[in-house]
Amino acid sequence: MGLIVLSNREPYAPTRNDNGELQWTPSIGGLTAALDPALQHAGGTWIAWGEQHPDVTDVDLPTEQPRYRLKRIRLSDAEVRDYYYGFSNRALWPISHYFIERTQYHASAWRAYVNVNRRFADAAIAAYQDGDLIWVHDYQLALVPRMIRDALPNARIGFFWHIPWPSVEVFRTLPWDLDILDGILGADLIGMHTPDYVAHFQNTCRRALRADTSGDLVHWKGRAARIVDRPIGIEVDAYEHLATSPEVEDTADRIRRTLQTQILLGVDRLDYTKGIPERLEAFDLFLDRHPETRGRVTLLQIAVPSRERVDSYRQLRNQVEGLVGRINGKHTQGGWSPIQYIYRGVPRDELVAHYRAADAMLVTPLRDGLNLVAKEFAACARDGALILSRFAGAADEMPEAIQVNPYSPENLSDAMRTALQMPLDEKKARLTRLREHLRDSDLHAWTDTFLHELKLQDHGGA
Ligand code: ADQ
Repeated sequence: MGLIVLSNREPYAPTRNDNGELQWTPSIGGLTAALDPALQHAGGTWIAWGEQHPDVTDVDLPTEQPRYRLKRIRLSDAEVRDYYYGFSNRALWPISHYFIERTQYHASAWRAYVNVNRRFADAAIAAYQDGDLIWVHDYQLALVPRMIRDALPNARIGFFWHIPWPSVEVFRTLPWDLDILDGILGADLIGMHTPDYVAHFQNTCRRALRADTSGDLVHWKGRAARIVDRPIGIEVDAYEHLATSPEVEDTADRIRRTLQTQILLGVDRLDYTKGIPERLEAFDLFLDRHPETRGRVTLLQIAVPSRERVDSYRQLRNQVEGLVGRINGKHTQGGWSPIQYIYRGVPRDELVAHYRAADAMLVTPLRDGLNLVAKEFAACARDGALILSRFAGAADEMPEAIQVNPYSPENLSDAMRTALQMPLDEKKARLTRLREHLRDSDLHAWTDTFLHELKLQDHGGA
Protein backbone atom coordinates (compact mmCIF):
# COMPACT_ATOMS: atom_id res chain seq x y z
CA MET A 1 0.00 0.00 0.00
CA GLY A 2 1.48 3.32 -1.06
CA LEU A 3 0.81 6.96 -0.33
CA ILE A 4 -0.20 9.73 -2.70
CA VAL A 5 0.35 13.26 -1.40
CA LEU A 6 -0.93 16.36 -3.17
CA SER A 7 0.17 19.87 -2.22
CA ASN A 8 0.68 23.15 -4.00
CA ARG A 9 4.34 23.36 -2.90
CA GLU A 10 6.80 20.67 -3.89
CA PRO A 11 9.05 18.91 -1.34
CA TYR A 12 12.27 19.48 -3.29
CA ALA A 13 12.96 22.26 -5.76
CA PRO A 14 15.33 21.89 -8.72
CA THR A 15 18.29 24.19 -9.29
CA ARG A 16 20.97 23.88 -11.97
CA ASN A 17 24.58 23.83 -10.84
CA ASP A 18 27.45 25.38 -12.82
CA ASN A 19 27.71 22.29 -15.01
CA GLY A 20 24.04 22.57 -15.91
CA GLU A 21 23.11 19.52 -13.84
CA LEU A 22 19.88 19.52 -11.87
CA GLN A 23 20.09 19.41 -8.10
CA TRP A 24 17.10 18.89 -5.85
CA THR A 25 17.12 20.99 -2.69
CA PRO A 26 14.60 20.30 0.10
CA SER A 27 12.01 23.10 0.30
CA ILE A 28 11.84 25.13 3.50
CA GLY A 29 8.70 24.55 5.51
CA GLY A 30 7.31 22.25 8.16
CA LEU A 31 4.79 20.46 6.02
CA THR A 32 7.10 19.24 3.33
CA ALA A 33 9.66 18.23 5.97
CA ALA A 34 7.05 16.02 7.69
CA LEU A 35 5.56 14.36 4.67
CA ASP A 36 8.85 13.56 2.96
CA PRO A 37 9.80 10.88 5.55
CA ALA A 38 6.26 9.50 5.46
CA LEU A 39 6.43 9.11 1.69
CA GLN A 40 9.95 7.74 1.82
CA HIS A 41 8.67 5.12 4.24
CA ALA A 42 5.48 4.16 2.38
CA GLY A 43 6.67 4.79 -1.19
CA GLY A 44 4.29 6.33 -3.69
CA THR A 45 3.76 9.63 -5.43
CA TRP A 46 3.88 13.33 -4.53
CA ILE A 47 1.99 15.65 -6.85
CA ALA A 48 2.86 19.36 -6.71
CA TRP A 49 3.22 22.49 -8.81
CA GLY A 50 6.63 22.42 -10.50
CA GLU A 51 7.39 26.08 -10.00
CA GLN A 52 11.10 26.28 -10.85
CA HIS A 53 12.28 24.72 -14.13
CA PRO A 54 8.74 23.72 -15.18
CA ASP A 55 10.19 21.87 -18.19
CA VAL A 56 11.41 19.17 -15.80
CA THR A 57 8.60 16.67 -15.29
CA ASP A 58 8.63 13.57 -13.13
CA VAL A 59 11.59 12.63 -10.96
CA ASP A 60 12.35 9.92 -8.41
CA LEU A 61 13.34 11.26 -4.98
CA PRO A 62 15.47 11.57 -2.99
CA THR A 63 17.88 11.45 -5.90
CA GLU A 64 20.61 9.48 -4.11
CA GLN A 65 18.20 6.75 -2.96
CA PRO A 66 14.83 7.12 -4.69
CA ARG A 67 11.81 6.11 -2.62
CA TYR A 68 8.93 7.91 -4.32
CA ARG A 69 7.99 9.73 -7.50
CA LEU A 70 7.46 13.48 -7.69
CA LYS A 71 4.95 14.38 -10.38
CA ARG A 72 5.34 18.03 -11.27
CA ILE A 73 2.29 19.89 -12.54
CA ARG A 74 3.27 22.56 -15.01
CA LEU A 75 1.20 25.73 -14.78
CA SER A 76 1.01 28.43 -17.44
CA ASP A 77 1.58 32.06 -16.47
CA ALA A 78 -2.17 32.67 -16.74
CA GLU A 79 -2.88 29.70 -14.45
CA VAL A 80 -0.39 30.95 -11.86
CA ARG A 81 -2.04 34.36 -12.02
CA ASP A 82 -5.61 33.08 -11.74
CA TYR A 83 -5.46 29.79 -9.77
CA TYR A 84 -2.70 30.74 -7.34
CA TYR A 85 -2.67 34.53 -6.98
CA GLY A 86 -6.24 35.09 -8.13
CA PHE A 87 -8.48 32.54 -6.49
CA SER A 88 -6.33 30.93 -3.79
CA ASN A 89 -4.72 34.09 -2.49
CA ARG A 90 -7.27 36.80 -3.31
CA ALA A 91 -10.43 34.84 -2.47
CA LEU A 92 -9.94 31.82 -0.20
CA TRP A 93 -7.03 33.19 1.85
CA PRO A 94 -8.62 36.53 2.88
CA ILE A 95 -12.10 35.13 3.44
CA SER A 96 -10.80 32.33 5.68
CA HIS A 97 -8.94 34.92 7.77
CA TYR A 98 -12.03 37.18 8.05
CA PHE A 99 -10.68 39.86 5.69
CA ILE A 100 -13.80 40.15 3.53
CA GLU A 101 -12.86 43.61 2.29
CA ARG A 102 -9.67 42.21 0.73
CA THR A 103 -11.40 39.52 -1.30
CA GLN A 104 -11.70 39.66 -5.07
CA TYR A 105 -14.18 37.23 -6.52
CA HIS A 106 -13.60 36.82 -10.26
CA ALA A 107 -15.28 34.10 -12.31
CA SER A 108 -12.17 33.77 -14.51
CA ALA A 109 -10.00 33.07 -11.46
CA TRP A 110 -12.54 30.52 -10.25
CA ARG A 111 -12.48 28.74 -13.63
CA ALA A 112 -8.69 28.50 -13.49
CA TYR A 113 -8.92 27.13 -9.95
CA VAL A 114 -11.33 24.41 -11.14
CA ASN A 115 -9.09 23.54 -14.10
CA VAL A 116 -5.90 23.33 -12.09
CA ASN A 117 -7.59 21.27 -9.35
CA ARG A 118 -8.75 18.94 -12.16
CA ARG A 119 -5.17 18.49 -13.36
CA PHE A 120 -3.96 17.62 -9.86
CA ALA A 121 -6.87 15.18 -9.41
CA ASP A 122 -6.20 13.52 -12.78
CA ALA A 123 -2.55 13.01 -11.86
CA ALA A 124 -3.62 11.31 -8.61
CA ILE A 125 -6.16 9.13 -10.39
CA ALA A 126 -3.51 8.04 -12.90
CA ALA A 127 -1.01 7.21 -10.13
CA TYR A 128 -3.51 5.39 -7.90
CA GLN A 129 -3.24 1.69 -7.21
CA ASP A 130 -5.73 -0.32 -5.16
CA GLY A 131 -5.26 0.24 -1.44
CA ASP A 132 -3.24 3.46 -1.71
CA LEU A 133 -3.92 6.26 0.78
CA ILE A 134 -4.41 9.71 -0.76
CA TRP A 135 -3.69 12.86 1.28
CA VAL A 136 -4.63 16.23 -0.20
CA HIS A 137 -3.34 19.46 1.37
CA ASP A 138 -4.77 22.89 1.84
CA TYR A 139 -6.95 25.56 0.40
CA GLN A 140 -5.34 25.62 -3.05
CA LEU A 141 -6.69 22.10 -3.71
CA ALA A 142 -10.12 22.02 -2.05
CA LEU A 143 -11.93 20.55 -5.07
CA VAL A 144 -9.53 17.66 -5.51
CA PRO A 145 -11.08 15.22 -2.98
CA ARG A 146 -14.45 15.27 -4.80
CA MET A 147 -12.82 14.98 -8.23
CA ILE A 148 -10.87 11.92 -7.13
CA ARG A 149 -13.91 10.45 -5.33
CA ASP A 150 -16.02 10.59 -8.50
CA ALA A 151 -13.42 8.53 -10.34
CA LEU A 152 -12.37 6.26 -7.47
CA PRO A 153 -15.38 5.63 -5.19
CA ASN A 154 -13.45 3.23 -2.94
CA ALA A 155 -10.23 5.19 -2.49
CA ARG A 156 -9.32 6.40 1.00
CA ILE A 157 -8.92 10.15 0.76
CA GLY A 158 -7.70 12.48 3.50
CA PHE A 159 -7.74 16.27 3.37
CA PHE A 160 -6.06 18.83 5.62
CA TRP A 161 -7.09 22.50 5.67
CA HIS A 162 -4.12 24.44 7.12
CA ILE A 163 -5.78 27.85 7.59
CA PRO A 164 -8.74 28.92 9.77
CA TRP A 165 -12.27 27.89 8.83
CA PRO A 166 -14.38 31.03 9.31
CA SER A 167 -17.93 31.52 10.50
CA VAL A 168 -20.63 30.50 8.00
CA GLU A 169 -21.73 34.15 7.79
CA VAL A 170 -18.37 35.05 6.29
CA PHE A 171 -17.80 31.93 4.23
CA ARG A 172 -21.14 32.35 2.48
CA THR A 173 -20.00 35.58 0.84
CA LEU A 174 -17.97 33.36 -1.48
CA PRO A 175 -20.01 32.86 -4.66
CA TRP A 176 -18.68 29.29 -4.97
CA ASP A 177 -19.24 28.33 -1.32
CA LEU A 178 -21.17 25.15 -2.09
CA ASP A 179 -18.63 23.93 -4.66
CA ILE A 180 -15.80 24.27 -2.14
CA LEU A 181 -17.76 22.41 0.54
CA ASP A 182 -18.78 19.66 -1.86
CA GLY A 183 -15.18 19.38 -3.02
CA ILE A 184 -13.81 18.90 0.48
CA LEU A 185 -16.57 16.47 1.44
CA GLY A 186 -15.27 14.05 -1.18
CA ALA A 187 -12.71 13.09 1.49
CA ASP A 188 -13.19 10.39 4.15
CA LEU A 189 -11.19 12.23 6.82
CA ILE A 190 -10.84 16.02 7.06
CA GLY A 191 -8.35 17.64 9.45
CA MET A 192 -8.15 21.20 10.78
CA HIS A 193 -6.06 22.81 13.53
CA THR A 194 -8.63 23.63 16.24
CA PRO A 195 -12.02 22.53 17.59
CA ASP A 196 -13.43 25.97 16.67
CA TYR A 197 -12.54 25.55 12.99
CA VAL A 198 -14.15 22.10 13.04
CA ALA A 199 -17.29 23.52 14.65
CA HIS A 200 -17.42 26.35 12.07
CA PHE A 201 -16.98 23.86 9.25
CA GLN A 202 -19.76 21.62 10.52
CA ASN A 203 -22.04 24.61 10.95
CA THR A 204 -21.21 25.77 7.42
CA CYS A 205 -22.13 22.32 6.09
CA ARG A 206 -25.44 22.39 7.97
CA ARG A 207 -26.43 25.94 7.12
CA ALA A 208 -25.06 26.46 3.61
CA LEU A 209 -25.22 22.94 2.22
CA ARG A 210 -28.14 21.68 4.36
CA ALA A 211 -26.10 18.56 5.09
CA ASP A 212 -26.81 16.47 8.20
CA THR A 213 -24.14 16.08 10.86
CA SER A 214 -23.83 13.64 13.76
CA GLY A 215 -20.90 13.66 16.18
CA ASP A 216 -17.80 14.25 14.08
CA LEU A 217 -19.48 13.14 10.85
CA VAL A 218 -20.96 15.14 7.98
CA HIS A 219 -23.39 13.14 5.83
CA TRP A 220 -23.34 14.13 2.20
CA LYS A 221 -24.13 12.41 -1.10
CA GLY A 222 -24.66 9.01 0.53
CA ARG A 223 -21.34 9.04 2.37
CA ALA A 224 -19.99 10.21 5.71
CA ALA A 225 -16.90 12.40 6.05
CA ARG A 226 -15.25 12.63 9.47
CA ILE A 227 -13.96 16.06 10.63
CA VAL A 228 -11.29 16.18 13.34
CA ASP A 229 -9.06 18.77 15.00
CA ARG A 230 -5.45 17.63 14.69
CA PRO A 231 -3.07 20.60 15.13
CA ILE A 232 0.22 20.22 13.28
CA GLY A 233 3.44 19.92 15.32
CA ILE A 234 7.11 20.68 14.61
CA GLU A 235 10.23 18.51 14.53
CA VAL A 236 11.05 19.19 18.17
CA ASP A 237 14.20 17.05 18.33
CA ALA A 238 15.70 18.67 15.26
CA TYR A 239 15.00 22.19 16.55
CA GLU A 240 16.34 21.46 20.05
CA HIS A 241 19.45 19.88 18.60
CA LEU A 242 20.12 22.85 16.35
CA ALA A 243 19.35 25.36 19.12
CA THR A 244 22.03 23.94 21.42
CA SER A 245 24.73 23.48 18.78
CA PRO A 246 27.90 25.55 19.42
CA GLU A 247 27.56 27.47 16.12
CA VAL A 248 24.02 28.58 16.89
CA GLU A 249 24.92 29.49 20.47
CA ASP A 250 27.80 31.61 19.12
CA THR A 251 25.52 33.39 16.67
CA ALA A 252 22.96 34.02 19.44
CA ASP A 253 25.69 35.52 21.64
CA ARG A 254 26.87 37.69 18.77
CA ILE A 255 23.32 39.02 18.20
CA ARG A 256 23.08 39.93 21.89
CA ARG A 257 26.51 41.57 21.94
CA THR A 258 25.72 43.61 18.84
CA LEU A 259 22.41 44.96 20.12
CA GLN A 260 23.41 45.38 23.78
CA THR A 261 19.73 45.63 24.77
CA GLN A 262 16.83 43.36 25.65
CA ILE A 263 15.36 41.86 22.47
CA LEU A 264 11.73 41.60 21.38
CA LEU A 265 11.58 39.38 18.28
CA GLY A 266 9.06 39.06 15.45
CA VAL A 267 9.39 36.45 12.64
CA ASP A 268 6.70 36.26 9.99
CA ARG A 269 5.91 35.99 6.34
CA LEU A 270 5.02 39.55 5.39
CA ASP A 271 1.27 38.95 5.34
CA TYR A 272 -1.58 41.21 6.45
CA THR A 273 -2.92 38.41 8.65
CA LYS A 274 0.21 38.47 10.82
CA GLY A 275 -0.52 41.80 12.55
CA ILE A 276 2.87 43.41 11.93
CA PRO A 277 1.72 47.09 11.71
CA GLU A 278 -0.36 46.62 14.88
CA ARG A 279 2.71 45.18 16.64
CA LEU A 280 4.87 48.15 15.59
CA GLU A 281 2.22 50.66 16.76
CA ALA A 282 2.01 48.86 20.10
CA PHE A 283 5.79 49.05 20.48
CA ASP A 284 5.62 52.79 19.81
CA LEU A 285 3.05 53.05 22.61
CA PHE A 286 5.25 50.94 24.87
CA LEU A 287 8.17 53.34 24.36
CA ASP A 288 5.92 56.35 25.01
CA ARG A 289 4.60 54.83 28.20
CA HIS A 290 7.93 53.55 29.50
CA PRO A 291 10.57 56.13 28.55
CA GLU A 292 13.04 54.46 30.93
CA THR A 293 13.25 51.52 28.46
CA ARG A 294 14.60 53.73 25.65
CA GLY A 295 18.05 52.53 24.73
CA ARG A 296 17.39 49.26 26.60
CA VAL A 297 15.00 47.37 24.30
CA THR A 298 15.10 46.60 20.58
CA LEU A 299 12.33 45.16 18.46
CA LEU A 300 13.93 42.93 15.85
CA GLN A 301 11.44 42.17 13.09
CA ILE A 302 12.37 39.57 10.47
CA ALA A 303 9.88 39.50 7.61
CA VAL A 304 10.13 37.07 4.73
CA PRO A 305 8.84 38.46 1.39
CA SER A 306 5.60 36.84 0.31
CA ARG A 307 3.08 36.98 -2.59
CA GLU A 308 4.60 40.19 -3.91
CA ARG A 309 2.45 40.03 -7.04
CA VAL A 310 -0.66 40.75 -4.97
CA ASP A 311 -1.39 44.48 -4.47
CA SER A 312 -2.32 44.26 -0.81
CA TYR A 313 1.03 42.60 -0.03
CA ARG A 314 2.95 45.38 -1.76
CA GLN A 315 0.89 47.96 0.13
CA LEU A 316 1.63 46.17 3.39
CA ARG A 317 5.34 46.28 2.68
CA ASN A 318 5.15 50.05 2.15
CA GLN A 319 3.06 50.48 5.29
CA VAL A 320 5.51 48.48 7.43
CA GLU A 321 8.54 50.30 6.05
CA GLY A 322 6.80 53.64 6.66
CA LEU A 323 6.02 52.71 10.26
CA VAL A 324 9.56 51.50 10.94
CA GLY A 325 10.88 54.82 9.61
CA ARG A 326 8.40 56.91 11.60
CA ILE A 327 8.93 55.07 14.90
CA ASN A 328 12.70 55.01 14.54
CA GLY A 329 12.69 58.69 13.58
CA LYS A 330 10.69 59.50 16.70
CA HIS A 331 12.66 57.52 19.30
CA THR A 332 16.23 57.04 18.02
CA GLN A 333 18.84 58.51 20.34
CA GLY A 334 22.54 58.14 21.13
CA GLY A 335 23.30 55.33 18.65
CA TRP A 336 20.23 53.29 19.58
CA SER A 337 17.33 52.69 17.16
CA PRO A 338 14.29 50.95 18.58
CA ILE A 339 13.41 48.80 15.55
CA GLN A 340 15.74 46.66 13.46
CA TYR A 341 13.94 45.47 10.37
CA ILE A 342 15.15 42.61 8.16
CA TYR A 343 13.18 42.02 4.97
CA ARG A 344 14.28 38.59 3.72
CA GLY A 345 14.12 34.91 4.48
CA VAL A 346 16.94 33.77 6.77
CA PRO A 347 18.49 30.27 6.90
CA ARG A 348 17.13 28.01 9.59
CA ASP A 349 20.24 28.11 11.82
CA GLU A 350 20.20 31.90 11.82
CA LEU A 351 16.48 31.90 12.60
CA VAL A 352 17.04 29.57 15.53
CA ALA A 353 19.90 31.75 16.81
CA HIS A 354 17.45 34.66 16.88
CA TYR A 355 14.90 32.56 18.82
CA ARG A 356 17.69 31.77 21.25
CA ALA A 357 18.82 35.37 21.64
CA ALA A 358 15.34 36.81 22.22
CA ASP A 359 14.03 37.92 25.60
CA ALA A 360 10.49 37.83 24.27
CA MET A 361 8.89 36.55 21.08
CA LEU A 362 5.97 38.45 19.56
CA VAL A 363 3.59 36.17 17.68
CA THR A 364 0.61 38.47 17.28
CA PRO A 365 -1.40 37.58 14.17
CA LEU A 366 -4.86 39.06 13.69
CA ARG A 367 -5.85 35.56 12.56
CA ASP A 368 -3.71 32.48 11.90
CA GLY A 369 -4.54 28.84 11.20
CA LEU A 370 -2.00 27.64 13.75
CA ASN A 371 1.39 29.45 13.62
CA LEU A 372 4.51 27.37 13.56
CA VAL A 373 6.78 30.21 14.68
CA ALA A 374 5.24 30.08 18.18
CA LYS A 375 6.09 26.38 18.43
CA GLU A 376 9.57 26.80 16.96
CA PHE A 377 10.35 29.53 19.48
CA ALA A 378 9.08 27.45 22.41
CA ALA A 379 11.33 24.56 21.29
CA CYS A 380 14.43 26.73 20.84
CA ALA A 381 14.30 29.58 23.39
CA ARG A 382 17.05 29.91 25.98
CA ASP A 383 14.91 31.72 28.51
CA GLY A 384 12.57 33.98 26.55
CA ALA A 385 8.87 34.62 27.09
CA LEU A 386 6.25 33.97 24.41
CA ILE A 387 3.59 36.60 23.67
CA LEU A 388 0.88 34.93 21.61
CA SER A 389 -2.28 36.23 19.95
CA ARG A 390 -5.50 34.61 21.05
CA PHE A 391 -6.38 34.50 17.34
CA ALA A 392 -3.58 32.06 16.45
CA GLY A 393 -4.77 28.45 16.37
CA ALA A 394 -1.72 27.54 18.48
CA ALA A 395 -3.15 29.54 21.43
CA ASP A 396 -5.44 26.61 22.32
CA GLU A 397 -2.43 24.41 22.95
CA MET A 398 -0.19 27.02 24.61
CA PRO A 399 -1.84 28.30 27.80
CA GLU A 400 1.63 29.05 29.23
CA ALA A 401 2.13 31.86 26.70
CA ILE A 402 1.20 35.44 27.56
CA GLN A 403 -1.97 35.61 25.50
CA VAL A 404 -2.98 38.92 23.94
CA ASN A 405 -5.58 40.65 21.82
CA PRO A 406 -3.52 42.09 18.93
CA TYR A 407 -6.23 44.64 18.15
CA SER A 408 -5.50 46.37 21.48
CA PRO A 409 -2.24 48.38 21.52
CA GLU A 410 -2.62 48.85 25.30
CA ASN A 411 -2.94 45.12 25.86
CA LEU A 412 0.06 44.41 23.63
CA SER A 413 2.16 47.10 25.29
CA ASP A 414 1.31 45.67 28.75
CA ALA A 415 2.27 42.20 27.53
CA MET A 416 5.66 43.49 26.32
CA ARG A 417 6.31 44.91 29.77
CA THR A 418 5.16 41.71 31.53
CA ALA A 419 7.37 39.58 29.27
CA LEU A 420 10.48 41.75 29.69
CA GLN A 421 10.06 41.83 33.47
CA MET A 422 9.13 38.18 33.99
CA PRO A 423 11.40 36.45 36.53
CA LEU A 424 13.80 33.92 35.05
CA ASP A 425 12.34 31.00 37.05
CA GLU A 426 8.89 31.67 35.74
CA LYS A 427 10.06 31.94 32.13
CA LYS A 428 11.94 28.66 32.41
CA ALA A 429 8.99 26.90 34.09
CA ARG A 430 6.65 28.04 31.33
CA LEU A 431 9.06 26.89 28.61
CA THR A 432 9.42 23.48 30.26
CA ARG A 433 5.67 22.93 30.20
CA LEU A 434 5.39 24.16 26.62
CA ARG A 435 8.13 21.79 25.52
CA GLU A 436 6.50 18.79 27.19
CA HIS A 437 3.42 19.41 25.11
CA LEU A 438 5.44 19.98 21.91
CA ARG A 439 7.24 16.70 22.40
CA ASP A 440 4.00 14.75 22.94
CA SER A 441 2.54 16.07 19.70
CA ASP A 442 5.42 16.57 17.30
CA LEU A 443 5.29 16.65 13.53
CA HIS A 444 5.89 12.96 13.00
CA ALA A 445 3.14 12.06 15.49
CA TRP A 446 0.81 14.34 13.52
CA THR A 447 1.58 12.60 10.21
CA ASP A 448 1.43 9.10 11.69
CA THR A 449 -1.83 9.75 13.55
CA PHE A 450 -3.59 11.25 10.56
CA LEU A 451 -2.55 8.48 8.20
CA HIS A 452 -3.41 5.83 10.77
CA GLU A 453 -6.89 7.29 11.28
CA LEU A 454 -7.38 7.52 7.54
CA LYS A 455 -6.47 3.87 7.13
CA LEU A 456 -8.95 2.81 9.82
CA GLN A 457 -11.75 5.10 8.69
CA ASP A 458 -14.86 3.12 7.88
CA HIS A 459 -15.66 4.90 4.66
CA GLY A 460 -18.78 4.80 2.63
CA GLY A 461 -21.62 4.28 5.10
CA ALA A 462 -23.60 7.48 5.49
P1 ADQ B 1 2.25 30.23 7.30
O1 ADQ B 1 1.19 31.25 7.19
O2 ADQ B 1 3.36 30.31 6.32
O3 ADQ B 1 1.66 28.74 7.29
P2 ADQ B 1 3.61 29.68 9.93
O4 ADQ B 1 2.84 28.56 10.52
O5 ADQ B 1 4.03 30.69 10.94
O6 ADQ B 1 2.82 30.48 8.82
O7 ADQ B 1 4.91 29.10 9.23
C1 ADQ B 1 5.89 29.94 8.65
C2 ADQ B 1 7.20 29.17 8.47
O8 ADQ B 1 8.10 30.00 7.75
C3 ADQ B 1 7.85 28.82 9.80
O9 ADQ B 1 8.37 27.51 9.74
C4 ADQ B 1 8.98 29.87 9.95
O10 ADQ B 1 10.13 29.37 10.58
C5 ADQ B 1 9.29 30.22 8.52
N1 ADQ B 1 9.66 31.65 8.43
C6 ADQ B 1 8.91 32.72 8.74
N2 ADQ B 1 9.59 33.87 8.54
C7 ADQ B 1 10.81 33.52 8.10
C8 ADQ B 1 11.98 34.24 7.73
N3 ADQ B 1 12.04 35.58 7.72
N4 ADQ B 1 13.04 33.53 7.31
C9 ADQ B 1 12.99 32.18 7.27
N5 ADQ B 1 11.93 31.45 7.61
C10 ADQ B 1 10.85 32.10 8.04
C11 ADQ B 1 0.34 28.16 7.09
C12 ADQ B 1 -0.76 28.70 8.00
C13 ADQ B 1 -0.33 28.56 9.45
C14 ADQ B 1 -0.02 27.09 9.75
C15 ADQ B 1 0.92 26.49 8.73
C16 ADQ B 1 1.05 24.98 8.90
O11 ADQ B 1 -1.04 30.06 7.68
O12 ADQ B 1 -1.34 29.06 10.32
O13 ADQ B 1 0.57 27.02 11.03
O14 ADQ B 1 0.47 26.74 7.41
O15 ADQ B 1 -0.18 24.34 8.92
